[in-house]
Amino acid sequence: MADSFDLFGDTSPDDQALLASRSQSLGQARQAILAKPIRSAEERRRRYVNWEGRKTNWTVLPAVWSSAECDHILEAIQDIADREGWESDRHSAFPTTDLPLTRFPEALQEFVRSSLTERVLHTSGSTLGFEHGDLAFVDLFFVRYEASGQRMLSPHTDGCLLSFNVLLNSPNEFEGGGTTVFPSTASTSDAVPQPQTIHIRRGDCLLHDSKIMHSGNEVTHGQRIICVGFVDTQRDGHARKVPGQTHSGRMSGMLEHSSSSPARPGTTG
Ligand SMILES: O=C(O)CCC(=O)C(=O)O
Ligand SMILES: [Fe+2]
Repeated sequence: MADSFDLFGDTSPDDQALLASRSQSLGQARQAILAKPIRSAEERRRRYVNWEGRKTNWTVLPAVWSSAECDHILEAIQDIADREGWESDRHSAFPTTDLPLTRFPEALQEFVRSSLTERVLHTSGSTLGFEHGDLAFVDLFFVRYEASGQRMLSPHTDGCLLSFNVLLNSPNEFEGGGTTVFPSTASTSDAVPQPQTIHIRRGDCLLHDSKIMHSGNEVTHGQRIICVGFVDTQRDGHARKVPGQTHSGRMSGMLEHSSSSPARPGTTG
């Protein structure tokens, strides 16, 4: 180091020796990390997929969109729905009443993609060991639940790596709703999943591993409108296709189990 300062200060010779040896072993650990860099998004994906904590990986990201931003998106949804109607045949298994983002004006698409990239993919991606640019949207769409239409979505998994939903309207505008996740809570693979129901506020985002079984709870009154995102690593600028699937939809089935040693993404353990 060019600028020098006394690292050890007034410490005793014994403490100095201890600190020096600690500093040396930290240096060696750092060398070991640098010697084995994780270079590709695919490698980081594998590390995430083999991470035992994946089975309980769900989190709420607060205020991903402000109320004004939610209003702006809701107006655009209303506009398209009034003129062209909702769709209900985009996902062969577990269909929803929805509108794909691709049907919206370019400027709105750009806002939704860029704000979610920055506020969801980058933030959560880095805590899960991904680098900026690793993750991309496989699908982005808006879903409407209502008592007189699609009331709920049965337990399922999604055909991607991570899934999320952002609540666009106020929770006061509906009864019921929310998402139930069924994470596996114990380390044994045959543990009974413990369901947890999550009610988020307007503009908040629930992000979870796509292979955690989850459901959209029944709406008994009013409407619940959410933005749903399916996320995976990208290759050549496009989100990775899931092997054996023509599109990334919803699937039934239990969690994938891995025999690899557990390691928390983002660490070297
Ligand atoms: O409605 C929800 O909370 C969950 C939505 C969902 O899982 C999906 O659209 O795949
Ligand atoms: Fe889902």
